[in-house]
Amino acid sequence: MPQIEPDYIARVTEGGAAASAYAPRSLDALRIVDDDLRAVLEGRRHLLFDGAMGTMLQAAGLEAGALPELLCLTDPAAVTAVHRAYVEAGSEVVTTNTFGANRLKLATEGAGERLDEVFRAAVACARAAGARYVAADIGPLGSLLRPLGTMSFDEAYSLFAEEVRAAAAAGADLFVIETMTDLLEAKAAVLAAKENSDLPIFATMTFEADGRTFLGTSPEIAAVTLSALGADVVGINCSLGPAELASLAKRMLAVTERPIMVQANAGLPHVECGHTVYDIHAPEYAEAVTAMIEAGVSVIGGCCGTDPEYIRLLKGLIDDRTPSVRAIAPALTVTSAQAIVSLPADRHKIAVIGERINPTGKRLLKESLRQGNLDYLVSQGISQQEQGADILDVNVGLPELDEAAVLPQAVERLTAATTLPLQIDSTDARAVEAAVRRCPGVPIINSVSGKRHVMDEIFPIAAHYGANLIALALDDDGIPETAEGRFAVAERIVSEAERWGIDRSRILVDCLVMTASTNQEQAEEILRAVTMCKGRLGVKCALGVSNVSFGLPARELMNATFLSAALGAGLDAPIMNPGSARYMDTVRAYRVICGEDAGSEAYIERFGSWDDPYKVPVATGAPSTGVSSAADPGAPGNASDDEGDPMRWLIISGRKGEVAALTEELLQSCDPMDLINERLIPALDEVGRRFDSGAFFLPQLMASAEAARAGFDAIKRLMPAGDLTDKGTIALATVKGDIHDIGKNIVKMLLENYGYTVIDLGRDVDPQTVLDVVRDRDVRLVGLSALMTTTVASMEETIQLLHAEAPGVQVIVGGAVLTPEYARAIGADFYAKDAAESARIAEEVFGG
Ligand code: B1M
Repeated sequence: MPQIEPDYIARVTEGGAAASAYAPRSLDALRIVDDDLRAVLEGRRHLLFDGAMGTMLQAAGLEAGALPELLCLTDPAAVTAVHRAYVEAGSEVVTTNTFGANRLKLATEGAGERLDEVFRAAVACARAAGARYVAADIGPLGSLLRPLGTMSFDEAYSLFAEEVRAAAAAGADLFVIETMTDLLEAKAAVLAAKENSDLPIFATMTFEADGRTFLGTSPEIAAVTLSALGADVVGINCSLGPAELASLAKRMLAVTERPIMVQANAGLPHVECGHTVYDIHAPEYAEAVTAMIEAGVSVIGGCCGTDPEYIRLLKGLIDDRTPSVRAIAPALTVTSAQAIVSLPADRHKIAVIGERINPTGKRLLKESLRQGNLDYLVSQGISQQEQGADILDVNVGLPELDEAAVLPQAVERLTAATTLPLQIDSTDARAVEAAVRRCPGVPIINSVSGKRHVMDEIFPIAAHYGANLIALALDDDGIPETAEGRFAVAERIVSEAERWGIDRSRILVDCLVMTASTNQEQAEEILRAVTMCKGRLGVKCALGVSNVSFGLPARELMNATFLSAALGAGLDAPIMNPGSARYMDTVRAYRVICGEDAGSEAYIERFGSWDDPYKVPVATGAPSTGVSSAADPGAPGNASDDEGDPMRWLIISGRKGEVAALTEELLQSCDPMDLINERLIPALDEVGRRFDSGAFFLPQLMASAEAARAGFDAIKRLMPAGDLTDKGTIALATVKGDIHDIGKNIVKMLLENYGYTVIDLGRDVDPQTVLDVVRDRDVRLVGLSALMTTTVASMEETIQLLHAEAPGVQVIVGGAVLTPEYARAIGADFYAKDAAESARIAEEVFGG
């Protein structure tokens, strides 16, 4: 097996992973303590974990707020007692008490340097309890990763790597990475485990009631991605009760061959007589787990609220039973943190790969990349998603650019603004690896070819990260002229890839489109090559369709015709401009023909209620020009209705720099409040609608909020100063539990402009803090903002406290979730539907 140059990975990671990272991962390369554990990893045997640790320790009197991991040092007997209870109940695996034992969390208790010691003590507690297998527990770091938070992928990786090394040195038998909600953080943890040890990895994520993690990852995405990265067992923990998790587990079982693990909560917690109790008792829990085992789940255990009694019943379920055999249909599957595109081996399905993020021939993209500005690139990603692309090709190749630095940044920005899986496109292997490593999900690498040095560089990366590959049908002798020649190169690439453990189902062969104007005889050869590769090699095929028309007039017609022919020949993934309605409509029509669009539903939805744009007008007999065709097939498309108002489009696409600039420009001729009410707020409303409908997830919501904030900030900077006399003091706050403050900040800006002194208490403000300020600063008017149905209760609580403790103070409430009736019902003195209304109310209070 080829080995990678030792310091290769160190060059692309700040932390510098181990050289052995590139050894292809198979069970034979792992340190597996015995044959029973091997049988579990091969899906031939069940395995029983333990149940909750935290709730057991709390029940044993652990002080709330103390870091439970430190008990391994301060009270090992208490920890061992919990482990022993589980061993006696039948747990084969004991999970160490190290869920939060990372350097950051330990540092909050002044124990940042004691990580090795904590893991040593934790493993010792598990061994002392007589555990058959000791699983080193690794939980989330407790900080959000970029782009949502501030922690970089490499920092997260380093923190996990410290835990992994400490656990391995302490003698753990396996890792259980659990309760992950961010796929990128889970990726950092799995890579840290795989690159810094040779122990088996069990990895689970935590889902909400809507079947996605807090950051929008579905069970299928989690299962496919964690499996591709090299986790040996994947699954679900915590989240919900076992009945709810059963359906999510079945979705995982359908997409990965890896053993599936489930550790559910004992239902939902509630407080009874001062104690937290869970609503699903052991027998009911075991019954729900039985259904999971029957479906194929082979590794079980418990999470919050479970105790040894639950484990005892689970043991009875797996004794004398072997897991059911599963067969997963092979497919080429590409994921982002929030979307999955799957091309099954046995069916023709089409995935459109958007080609617009590539500076070749695109002046604006080139210029913006040279200026270090990625906003334009992001906007290209968003428009292609709206136009119907399924995957985004990302290429930032310019000679003067450090691709290894810029490509991962482009990936980070795109994953914040769009939900599509990515295709990492570069000829620089360092850049490919840097981007693939930091890309949440399983991308495609574009590309490998039959050239020896390219295969030597790219196969190890694809194998290590579980990425899919585009294989160009060319080698050191160039592009073969015949279909047979291209097929022969493709066949060689596929067999070399399989030596690296890269299954052919993960490969898309690109038979390379030549220009029909100069190589006319090749056009049909390419189509023949597609059919040959698909039929004989069992791979999928991609083609950069628009190359066919260079040098010819009416390029869109030529491209669309070639696209139809190529789809007919078996093309699975056209790399094309989704901004051309003609190309996209060709794909839509072909999806009916190949059966992908069952019942022609999508086709009818698109064309059913339209005037048929392709209809030949009968009256004149003249052929219809019909389709809105872009003169330049490379020009961005117009499928998006957001382009009517550039401000709306810029906010939706999260382009803060441009929002600020446009706001400044508009302020020359526009009233600031009109700008807020007619442009900025409606754009945010659209963002909210998309979030509500599931088209946007949290990263996109945040990017848009940031962009809108840049507009509000510009208005604040440029708004003429109002009457400077102090008309009175008003305290403003967004209520406890709510972090939305854009609206409150507008209200503040306007009130200050009207001459009031505003004490801004910020967001997520405790009722008592509001009361303290009212008393200390002799405030007569308070403005409270709440945007969520769930935080109206805190608003009510704040009003009640103020009315009880500070008689005379009056309260205005506002926020999208409120109505005048609701405001009255919760005891507010005034309701303001917008900022202007709040100024009028202030005039009434202070003027009167
Ligand atoms: Co979130 N969010 N958000 N969000 N967010 C909403 C509110 C939501 C309606 C989106 C949706 O699902 N359609 C939804 C709430 C659903 C509900 O409960 N009914 C929601 C959710 C669910 C969430 C999270 C829970 C998402 C998650 O994490 N899963 C999370 C909440 C975290 C928390 O608070 N604990 C969350 C997070 C965020 C961001 C951080 C990403 C960001 C906020 C950034 C920030 O504020 N710094 C954000 C945003 C931007 C929105 C939307 C898209 C826009 C809100 C906004 O700024 N509107 C929003 C959807 C929507 O409302 N269309 C949504 C513009 C603003 C000017 O309007 O605040 O109403 P508004 O203020 C107006 C008036 O109401 C009035 O004057 C203002 C100016 O005219 N007014 C007052 C407001 N306060 C006043 C006080 C007064 C007087 C007048 O006193 C004097």
